[in-house]
Amino acid sequence: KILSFKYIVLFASLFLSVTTVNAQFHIIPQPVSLTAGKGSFVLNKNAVIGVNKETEPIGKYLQDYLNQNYGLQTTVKVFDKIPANTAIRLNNVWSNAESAYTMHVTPASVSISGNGAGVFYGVQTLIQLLPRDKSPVLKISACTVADQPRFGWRGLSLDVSRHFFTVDEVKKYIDVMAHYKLNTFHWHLTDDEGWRIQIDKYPRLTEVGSKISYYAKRGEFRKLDNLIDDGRDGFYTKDEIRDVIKYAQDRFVTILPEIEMPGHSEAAIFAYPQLGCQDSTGAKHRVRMLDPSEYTFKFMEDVLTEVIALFPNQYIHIGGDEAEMVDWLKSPTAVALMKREHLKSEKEVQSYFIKRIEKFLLSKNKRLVGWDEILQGGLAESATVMSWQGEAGGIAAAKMHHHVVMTPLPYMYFDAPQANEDLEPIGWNPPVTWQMVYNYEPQSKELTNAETEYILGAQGNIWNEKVPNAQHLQYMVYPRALAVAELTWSPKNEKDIERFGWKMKNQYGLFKLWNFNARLPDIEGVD
Ligand code: TNX
Repeated sequence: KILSFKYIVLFASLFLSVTTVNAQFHIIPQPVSLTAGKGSFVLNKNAVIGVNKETEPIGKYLQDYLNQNYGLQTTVKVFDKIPANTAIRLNNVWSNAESAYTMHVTPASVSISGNGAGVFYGVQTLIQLLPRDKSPVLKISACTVADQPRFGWRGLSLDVSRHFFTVDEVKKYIDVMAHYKLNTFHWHLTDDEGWRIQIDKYPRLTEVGSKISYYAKRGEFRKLDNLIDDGRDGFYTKDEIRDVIKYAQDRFVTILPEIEMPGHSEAAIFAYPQLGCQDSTGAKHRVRMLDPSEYTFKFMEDVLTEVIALFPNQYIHIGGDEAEMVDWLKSPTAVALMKREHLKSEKEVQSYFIKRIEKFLLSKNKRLVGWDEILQGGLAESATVMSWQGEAGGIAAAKMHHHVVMTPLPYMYFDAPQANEDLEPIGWNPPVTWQMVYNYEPQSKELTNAETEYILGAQGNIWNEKVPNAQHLQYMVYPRALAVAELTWSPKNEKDIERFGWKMKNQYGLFKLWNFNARLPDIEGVD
């Protein structure tokens, strides 16, 4: 009898602890382990945030956050060893698990430990536990969290070519992704509709190539019929880019710059017509395609040299998607190249093109990333593949022992509407609901365990032909990006769509606090 009573108590307390977890903790992405404690910690005015030298910038970040969002003044103090009675302690401790952290919240204090990004992620978990309004009482439920990410690549892209987004808009985008522990910002800087990055050696890229909609309005460029409106012109100076890189670094976000080639290059060709693919009569027949000439290779190497000097990331994305390769069959340059290099098809010309760029990047200690079309005609030796046309390209690349980032269109495309198309703003492709994103699994069953190791992670993509401003952008990307955050960070066995839906609903107070225009999903009780 005593035994069964014990069991009843045990089950009851288990049940209670599970329900208290549900009642209090709405952390996205779900941590590896989370145990509810007793009581709660109250963060008071003038509380001390104790830091080590290494965690000082993160302490200041938290101080700014508390001040900006709650008007709460705190003090950051640097210690060799942070005294145990300090309200919030951000301890730098050695850990070989990258981005791992532990957090203990007791009624007396909050302690977060880890190294580098780990402490930052602990702070994000803490932020998730703060009230959703400007409530004067910042109460945090006691708990113990031990956490680390499932994947190293937790990405989100932004197309600034089809519509330009200002430095402040880009920063806001990075800021919010960092709140959800996303760590790779893929910056699509060039495309047909605009060149957005200052390149000193080729000033016309921005003087002309960043003003495509201006030229289109004057009838000097083709009508931008792909776009929802006339487009938005602009570009980033190098100082602005450095500023964004620093801002991202402070949030442990790596920036992956993309310079498109050999297709999607109309803006560059408009600025420097010599780059364009010519046919045998000398007429330009497809202004989107680069001619595989020595002029073009020199141009791209010059551009990449300046890009590399700006971005510390080891990866550079060179596009490679949707090249109109048949055009090369009419280009005397390409035909001569095929003869000289014994290339049997236009796909092999593309492969030659990408491999040459890869060699150049490797000579600068950078690694090439490309869309899955770069598999055609032979994959460059060390290339990382972004699989967007479904998963097939990524699976093939992983089987060839190449690194892969999964961004398949049926799940990861945020330019698609997020529900019934009649009720949503116009978008590309069939709808992609947050549930579809959440249920996506990047480690395909078609791969062996060893091949699975080549999947670096996953990424949500947005293309902005039909996204004319920042408010609309935020609406398209969130809440779907929250699903990307959880599926790339949290353990596979923590996947729980019902709990996620409930937690997602709980993020709306935060979006309001941040003045961020996320779409309200169709879940009961959202107002
Ligand atoms: C294909 S996705 C593209 C983009 C377009 C998008 C429209 C990819 C690698 N290329 O340039 O914006 O379709 O959905």
